[in-house]
Amino acid sequence: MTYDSAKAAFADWGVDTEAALTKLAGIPISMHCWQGDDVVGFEAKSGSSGGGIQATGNHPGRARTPDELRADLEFSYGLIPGNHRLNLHAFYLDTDQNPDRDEIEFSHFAPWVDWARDQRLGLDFNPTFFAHAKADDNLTLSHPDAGIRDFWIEHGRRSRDIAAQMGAALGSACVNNIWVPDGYKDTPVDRMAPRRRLEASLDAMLATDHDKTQLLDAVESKLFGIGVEACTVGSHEFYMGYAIRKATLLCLDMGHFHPTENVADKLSSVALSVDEILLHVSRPMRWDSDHVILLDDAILQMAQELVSADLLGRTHIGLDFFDATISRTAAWVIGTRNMQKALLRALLAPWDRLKAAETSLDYTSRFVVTEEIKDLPYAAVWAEFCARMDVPLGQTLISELDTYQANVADR
Ligand code: RNT
Ligand code: ZN
Repeated sequence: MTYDSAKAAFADWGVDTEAALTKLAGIPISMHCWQGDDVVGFEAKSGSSGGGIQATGNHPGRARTPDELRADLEFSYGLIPGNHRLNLHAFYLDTDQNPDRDEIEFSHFAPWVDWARDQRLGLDFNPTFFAHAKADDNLTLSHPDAGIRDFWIEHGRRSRDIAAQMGAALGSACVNNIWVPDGYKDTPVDRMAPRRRLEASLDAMLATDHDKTQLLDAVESKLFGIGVEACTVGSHEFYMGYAIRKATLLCLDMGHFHPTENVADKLSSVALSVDEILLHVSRPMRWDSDHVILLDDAILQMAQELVSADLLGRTHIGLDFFDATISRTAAWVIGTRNMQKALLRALLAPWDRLKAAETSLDYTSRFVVTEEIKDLPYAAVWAEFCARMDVPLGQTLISELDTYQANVADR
């Protein structure tokens, strides 16, 4: 089907495809660096990530250096329509020096900033509270030992400084997301003490005010991880309260709730109490497995809520998945494009009509419309978007992904 006939088909439902395409072009997705190297990082002593997160698989082509990672990213962004962001973790520093986590500085990330400027990418950032000897107990900011807490507080402070400098350098606020693995494998007898310690450590880390045009602080809750099954100190309730009290962003990771919870349902509730939201769009399978996102119901519902509740203006869409059994560049490209496809579908829905049906308790109309619009020609609108943004799709996309993967397979 041609774009023009698709445009007419949507117009028949009162939907303006041009408005949807314009809106979609303005939505940046923050693509996470860690899909490219299986969450290993570039520290001298890099090893397994720990902290209850795990990339599994041994597909050839893992990026081993910052240059390889940047090359893979450049290739991937070239196949993703629109202008986007890169979400860096602190242990992806690019320097000949070997600073410990409490010694990192902006200069250790300068090559990333220069490259991002060159590529017209915004940068987001994360302190790294895992994959380190001082995190081996799965306790960092809530550790009973004040010396260990202080080490991690210093890491967190420095990460915020670095993020703010990134935001200033690129003229676009850098979201600095705090996730700590802290928790217990077996049932703790005292859940209050570690939560008080985590709160005090966060307060110390966040004590310095930064310009919001440079730095936006976010906190990420979690339900459980491998090795911390019994209790996660930074639970949803913990961070929901903290984000409200401290006016930080709240990060909702789609793998960080009970498997039957609908994470999309949380957006409108959370948005009543926090100004801005960070998403880690992910696909949990039985646990927080961080599978690459599909164009599935969970993602479609997330996009629908963002559009229906008018939250795009105050939600930062980040991705968080890592699969080492498939081409890492294909994972980035297809996963990110899936998020965009979900947003496009949501932008092409006849919301006024659906909401009017619901408000008048006409659930029959709501039901008929939601089901009938599933047959509308979304693919033709997506193809038009890709053509205008000069990125391939279908067989051409696949052959470009295959060729690149073949070229990196001997790494
Ligand atoms: C872990 C969190 C966290 C990490 C990244 C690497 O469960 O989801 O966001 O995946 O920081
Ligand atoms: Zn996450």
